[in-house]
Amino acid sequence: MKVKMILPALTEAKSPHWRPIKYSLFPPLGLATLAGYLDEDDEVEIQDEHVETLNLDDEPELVAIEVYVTSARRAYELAEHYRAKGAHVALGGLHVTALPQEAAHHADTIFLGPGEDTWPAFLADFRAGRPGKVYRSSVRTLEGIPRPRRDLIKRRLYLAPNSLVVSRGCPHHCDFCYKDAFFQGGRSFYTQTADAALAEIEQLPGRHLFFLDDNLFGDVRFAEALFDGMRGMGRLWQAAGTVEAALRPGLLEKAAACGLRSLFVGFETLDPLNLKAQHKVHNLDRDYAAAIRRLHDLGVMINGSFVFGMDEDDESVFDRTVEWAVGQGIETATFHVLTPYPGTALYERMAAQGRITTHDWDLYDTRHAVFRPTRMTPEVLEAGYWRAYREFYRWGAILRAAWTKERVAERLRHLAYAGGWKKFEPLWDVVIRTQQVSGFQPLLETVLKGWQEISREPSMAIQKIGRFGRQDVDGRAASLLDRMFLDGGTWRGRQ
Ligand code: B12
Ligand code: SF4
Repeated sequence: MKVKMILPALTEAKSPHWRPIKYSLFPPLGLATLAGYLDEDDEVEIQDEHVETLNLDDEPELVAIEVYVTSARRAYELAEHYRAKGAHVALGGLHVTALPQEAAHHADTIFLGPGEDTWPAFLADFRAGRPGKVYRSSVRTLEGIPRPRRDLIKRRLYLAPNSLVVSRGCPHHCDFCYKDAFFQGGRSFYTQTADAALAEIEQLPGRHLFFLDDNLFGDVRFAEALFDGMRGMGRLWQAAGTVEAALRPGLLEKAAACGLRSLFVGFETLDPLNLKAQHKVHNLDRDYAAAIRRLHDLGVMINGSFVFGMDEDDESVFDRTVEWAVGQGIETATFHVLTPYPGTALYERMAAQGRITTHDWDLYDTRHAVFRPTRMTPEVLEAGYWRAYREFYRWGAILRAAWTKERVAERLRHLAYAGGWKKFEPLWDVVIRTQQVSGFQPLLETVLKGWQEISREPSMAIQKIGRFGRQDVDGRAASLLDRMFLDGGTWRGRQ
């Protein structure tokens, strides 16, 4: 059987705000996972529109498309294209699960929830000539599932081809999160066995790993067994976790000891009333500063996640949040405009209050205000969001954050990581367009390694900056960096 699997481009990936590097990070792991269920003699191809031009002239019998909210329009276009050619089109993923009726108009079969139980059931039905119209997942386990077909991934096109997920979902229930809607009808948090996860890791080449799990630390026993097993493997890895996990005695130490070097942490808001209203109760009464200190003391860099536009937020929230994040020495930040994704508790609440202002899914990209905030206008919310990015990634702010650290080498790593991520857009653009992304993995690994190694590697100019005193940071060092990198400290407004 000839099978085509497609990850359509998110709308924003084709907009002027496109930061190509963001979309060249991770391969389509969901599709590679589903490909694992196909037979050896099936002819299968995975295409990811973020990194390649789709070949639409082929004649597959079966087309499987993964649909995110802001790729829905493109996904439906592709579905219609292949249906017109006589292929059987299957749609699944987060957006299909949230809005099955919408997706069903464009598909022969739709899938709700994770695919590990429904996709093989469908394949059997399809081969028997009686495919169903809707498959709804209910059996939730990762035990005994086939490995993702990594041989179908074009590794050279990605900066983090060794991305993996060893669990699904998360034990918490935040109102704005996709999770509860997606996992309805079964367990919403489950893991592989630690042995299976370790066996998958063993197979991945190179040193760098990127765990895409929503909350790698969510099951403490599993996480401890995983980290114990990874000790001595020589890996350098990145992942996502909660403030609660960072504060848990012993766990973070184990993670750092087996190579954790950067953690995406969901701080989301500095206001406890906002946390309560969004049911992000596991962040309540947690000492954010202590969590940050623990991470930094263990050599783990932080990507802080912050959401703007919750009901307690007024216009002052942007500057206060940026100031706090810079003062805490957070290396990188991901800001979001609060977005009521269809299917979430937040969506239901806002819809009942008549506050949703558009159903144009292209705008549900966490950069647009698609609802009426309580304490500011939508325009102020969007402008504040962009200002937060601009201010956080000014050289002056990057330097100030780097100089909260005592050691010269820690400052350098901060500069290299934050600067490398946000300040070299033209370089990343060239690298991606010439398909050289994977060549940058060694550099990423060097930056992640830690302060001992990095202090031996950067140029003399950077070394010199690293030794500047705190008082020089806003002036001399910022202007030297501006001259070196010729962007004058301006940031092109891309996220
Ligand atoms: C990688 C990733 C990205 C990549 C996406 C490209 C890629 N290569 O996949 C990049 C970096 C581009 C990205 C961008 C963004 N992302 Co993102 N991302 C992820 C992440 C971390 C992992 C996805 C993944 O690989 N999962 C593992 C695989 C195994 O699961 P899966 O893809 O869901 O596939 C399974 C099922 O969905 C199903 N399935 C999927 N497709 C199909 C098709 C068929 C036919 C069938 C049968 C089944 C099926 O079967 C698969 C196996 O179970 C998820 C978090 C997560 N843990 O899932 C967030 C996540 C998807 N992202 C999210 C967000 C918010 C964003 C951004 C808006 C962030 C931002 N502010 O920029 C943007 C834009 C996304 C958008 N507009 O919708 C949210 C989604 C919210 C929502 N309701 O859409 C998530 C869930 C994170 C979170 N916890 O909030 N993201
Ligand atoms: S902790 Fe993160 S992944 Fe878990 S429910 Fe909340 S937002 Fe979703």
